[in-house]
Amino acid sequence: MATLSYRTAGESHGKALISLVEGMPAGVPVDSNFIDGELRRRQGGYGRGGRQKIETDKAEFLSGVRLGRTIASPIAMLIPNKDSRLDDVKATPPLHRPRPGHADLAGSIKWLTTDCRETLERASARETAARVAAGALARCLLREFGMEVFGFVRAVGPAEGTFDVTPENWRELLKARDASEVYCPDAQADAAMREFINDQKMAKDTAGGIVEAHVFGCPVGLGSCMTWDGRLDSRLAAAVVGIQAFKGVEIGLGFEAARRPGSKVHDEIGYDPARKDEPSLGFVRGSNNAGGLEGGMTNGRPVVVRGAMKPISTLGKPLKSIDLNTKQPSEAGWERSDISAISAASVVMENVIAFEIARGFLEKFGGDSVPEIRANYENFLAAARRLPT
Ligand code: EPS
Repeated sequence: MATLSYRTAGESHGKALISLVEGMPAGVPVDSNFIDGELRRRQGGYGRGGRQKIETDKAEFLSGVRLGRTIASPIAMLIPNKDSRLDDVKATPPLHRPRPGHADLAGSIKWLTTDCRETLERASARETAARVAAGALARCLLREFGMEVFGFVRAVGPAEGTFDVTPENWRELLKARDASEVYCPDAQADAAMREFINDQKMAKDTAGGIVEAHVFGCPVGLGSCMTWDGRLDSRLAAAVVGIQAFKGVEIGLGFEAARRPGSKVHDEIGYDPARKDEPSLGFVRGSNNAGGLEGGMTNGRPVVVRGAMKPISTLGKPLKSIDLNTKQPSEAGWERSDISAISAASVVMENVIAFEIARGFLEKFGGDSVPEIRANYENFLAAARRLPT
């Protein structure tokens, strides 16, 4: 049985994006409408550029699924690019003036070329469509075991939503998020965020922001404190900072925990026998400052992750740069781009997180098929409830 993993292939203006998922057990019902819905959400949001009017992202399953269910073989998904023109040099001309903040300069030097296009085509955030497809597929597995993920935009520039998210209110917030163009469930913050994005558009500038995701229904004990890369928080952090344009990640209280004394950080432990059938096994916490992770392992509370995305590096009013061919000062190049892709980033983050949770879940309870995993899971829960033995 392979470890759950995924790879992607594809350039922004190549023929297609590919997502290849290995290690998915047999018997997972594949909800194509849900996966395509997540791809559609990734294309949306406030402040996006012209590309999304061209594309209609949908995942075509090339392998690994039969009659709507996974069959344990590698799953290849194809997302075609309508705006495919990579070999047409007139339509995709070389770019010699690297954009500060993009992969252009470092990539051009690394691969010994002065044409930044060689790098930017793969560095482009278009590739995140393939990550969303993999994550949304992983969520089909998570749902079988009662786990749900909810992601949204917390802040854009200085505009920030101040609402709390709980296991009780998140479904209501999800409706509000879906009614918001920015994907922020707080109407007041949504208006302030749109205003900030509009201001950047007028100024030919760009906007970044903070996105947040909560995972509900995780059992205790995913991840491990035994090795640094077995820690679920280390994998979540890698998955988040691995998203194009992400510069920071926080779990639970995050950096704020460093400013407080321990008594104002740690979540006191209680026990409520009436809740012993929940994933937390009846262990209750008055707060969730740990963001559902202690010692790199899930503790039965929702997993809470935030990611910081820098503003898009293609500016309508370009910053100073150097022409790589002449080494003379020049304005950075301009490519069609977004003013802000923060809403899309929230969809990407919630799906890459989902994938890591699914990987941790299969490491603990994995089997070759859903019924086998279910038996393992129920056996563990029963053993945990029998403690002390
Ligand atoms: C993106 C597609 C790209 C960009 C954007 C994200 O399409 P194009 O380059 O054809 O306009 O809009 O990519 C970037 C922000 C970037 O820096 O490359 C997408 O599908 O998300």
